[in-house]
Formats: sequence, structure tokens, C-alpha cells
Amino acid sequence: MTSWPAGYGLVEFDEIDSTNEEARRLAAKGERGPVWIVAGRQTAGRGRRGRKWESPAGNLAATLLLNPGKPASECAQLSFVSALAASDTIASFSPDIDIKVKWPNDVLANGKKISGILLESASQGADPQFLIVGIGMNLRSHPPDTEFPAASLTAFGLEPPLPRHALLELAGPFAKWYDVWRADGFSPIRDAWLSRAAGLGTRIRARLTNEETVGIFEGIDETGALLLRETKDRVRAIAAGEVFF
Ligand code: BT5
Repeated sequence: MTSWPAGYGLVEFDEIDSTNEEARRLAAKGERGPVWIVAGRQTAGRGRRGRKWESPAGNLAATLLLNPGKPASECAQLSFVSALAASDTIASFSPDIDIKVKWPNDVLANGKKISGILLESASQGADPQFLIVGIGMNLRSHPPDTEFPAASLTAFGLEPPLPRHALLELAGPFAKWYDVWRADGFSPIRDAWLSRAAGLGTRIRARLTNEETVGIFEGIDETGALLLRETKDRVRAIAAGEVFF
């Protein structure tokens, strides 16, 4: 088991609306972190673009509030730092399951979504004053009817760890990858992420705001945009969207 990383605070709740919302409230009060906020369950857990995130008791709902002191464009790279940490955590509990990262920031276990990440920031001027990194993990249960198939550790016949234990296994790897990012930048993070990426080199479908497109998933660029080869001569950089394999 890893130990709690030095310098990181911890705030715990039995129940809360959303740990990301609590991070926002703490930041508004002047807290700059780094501090992990964890809740036994969320009543208004959120995903990207206003979607809902189900987080009943037994699963992990955690948010890290921190102040990277870098421009917003670079802070977006932390979603890949988070995905690496979350995939380490899941892998530590399920050594025989194929764990992959899915662009932009999910973790898949045997091809099913087991963890989702939501990065938020609030800025004054050009640079974010704080970054909010929310991570949900399906330890004990997962919702049945999601557009992208979901899974939990229990669904694979594994004994789920207590959320508190999972947080410990997340905070350590996050601190490790965060330190790599701070010392050496995005390049080693991108390499590590690509070595775990689902669907790399295969034909995928990408859903953007107003269209869908297909192509070969060739990698990600230095901003984290997905590189999709649509034709022999055209590689498109996709900054935001959903991908399907
Ligand atoms: C995400 O959004 O995957 C980001 C989820 C982040 C959740 C954490 S929990 C701690 C922190 N506090 C918060 O309030 N949020 C963060 P997205 O890619 O938009 O996926 C959302 C979609 O996944 C939904 O529309 C559902 O279809 C599906 N979904 C909902 N709950 C799920 C779950 N527990 N497991 C798998 N899929 C789920």
C-alpha cells in the first residue's frame, strides 16, 4: 500500500452534493490546496457537459483542489495525469483485468468504463487560480443503462476496497505523476498515456458538437487533442468530443 503523499490535505464527508462543487466553495473561501475532498456518496455528482455521474455509497467520489500555477492551456494536461493515476489505482485492485485509458479522460476495465474524470477551473485573468480534478470510481456498483458500457470491480467478481482505501491508492500515484509533469512537462505523461490508450492505431468514431467523423486514432498532440487520420492526406486534431471503438 502506498502512503499518503506529503503536503496534501484531506476533507471527508459522508454525503455531499458534489465533491467538485465543494472544491469550488472551498476555493471561493480562499483555500488553494492541494487538498483532496472525498464523500461517501454524492447527491448531485456531475460529468462533463452537464451530464450526471452516479456515485452511490461504496464507490469513490473524490476531488483534488490544487493550484498548479501554470497557464490554463497546460493545466488541461492534468486530465491525462489524472487518468494515469486512476488507471494505476484500478490496476492495483484488479491485476488480471485489462486496464486502458480512453480519450479524453476515462479509465476502462476490459473495455468498460470504470472511472470518469472531470476537470474544472475557475480563472481570474489568463491563468487559473485553482484547478478542480474530480475522479469517480466504480468500486462496488455501476449504473446499468449508460451509453458507453460501464463496469465496477464487483462486476468482475472482485472484492471492492473501501473508498477510503481506494483514495489512498489514488493520492499516491497522482502525486507521483503530478511531480513528473511538473519536473519534465507533458511529454512523459503523453508517452505513458499512449502506452495505455484504448483503440490506438484502430479505426474509431468521434462525435463532435455538430458532426461525427471516423478515422484512425493516431495519437494525441502536445495539447492533448486527439489526432484522427480521416484520409491519407488529412489528420484532424480534435480538442473535445466523445469517441467510440
Ligand atoms: C465523466 O463524465 O466521466 C466525469 C465523471 C466525474 C465524476 C467525479 S466524482 C467526483 C467528482 N465530483 C463530481 O461531481 N464529479 C466528479 P462523462 O464523460 O460526461 O460521463 C458521464 C456519462 O457517463 C453519463 O451521461 C452516463 O451515461 C455515464 N455514467 C454516469 N454515471 C456513471 C458511472 N458511475 N459509471 C460509468 N458511467 C456513468
